[in-house]
Amino acid sequence: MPYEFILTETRGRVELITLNRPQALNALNHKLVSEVMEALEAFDQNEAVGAMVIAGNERAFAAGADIKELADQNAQQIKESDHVAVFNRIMSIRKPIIAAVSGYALGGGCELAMSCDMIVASESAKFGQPEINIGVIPGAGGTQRLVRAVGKALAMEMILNNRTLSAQEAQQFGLVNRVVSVDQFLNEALKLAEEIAGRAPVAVRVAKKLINQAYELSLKEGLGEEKREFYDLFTTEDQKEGMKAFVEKRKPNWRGR
Ligand code: CO8
Repeated sequence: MPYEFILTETRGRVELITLNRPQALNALNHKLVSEVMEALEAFDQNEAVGAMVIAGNERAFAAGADIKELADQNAQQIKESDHVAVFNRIMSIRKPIIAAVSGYALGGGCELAMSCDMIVASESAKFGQPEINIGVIPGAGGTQRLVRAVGKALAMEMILNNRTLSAQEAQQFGLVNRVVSVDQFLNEALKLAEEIAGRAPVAVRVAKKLINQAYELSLKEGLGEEKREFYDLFTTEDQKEGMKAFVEKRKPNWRGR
């Protein structure tokens, strides 16, 4: 399917989505975000796909929402166009998504990265929520996900006072999974995605769902959900195959059911 602002590429069981507005530092206009969501939803439905990677380029993952697109909107227009609703469609994707971040991940760019399940960063990555500089606040999850990722004190500083995090700081505070060199960040993200895509697909999807639910449920409810899903996995062929393969000292052959 031809897209205007993203590129897609199949790498084995991994689909790579590259944000492709380099001249605007991948600023997230409405069409770009819609294309990302459309691609993710299509890959989520495709059995041949085990995981997705969203990447920018070396200079920018994304420098935020497209300020030029938003600048002249009034309150009614912004509500009607509802950019955030499009953005939030990412929450219904069942397969793992890895963000490959180099350079700027600012505003909506940082929020997009945080909406993914894991982040692989290059040494040049910079994470920030600079919306305060233009008289607004994060609108696509920044005030909520950042607190959960790095804690209240640092989130306050980042959102109220435009503190940016280097890649090393982002790793230290638990925002990113790993930091590698600029020339390796994409390969590293693809490698991680390929490894996960090679694992038992139903178990991966269930685990992703439960981990994300941990933010929303009480511990008691979450443990109840986990127990139910754990028992349910014993209805799958993959549970039989995985345990049999262990006993027979061979590699499992996952069926995804
Ligand atoms: N929107 C539109 N255009 C942008 C953006 C942006 N966010 N960021 C950069 N650009 C454009 C610049 O206008 C410039 O275009 P042109 O060449 O036509 O003038 C080009 O990209 C290159 O940028 P710079 O010349 O500014 O490059 P520098 O290296 O000097 O500076 C910075 C890089 C520091 C990243 C700088 O561009 C900057 O501060 N950008 C804005 C960052 C920002 O404020 N982001 C937050 C935006 S608001 C937001 O994200 C709210 C999210 C709410 C919900 C999201 C729903 C999708």
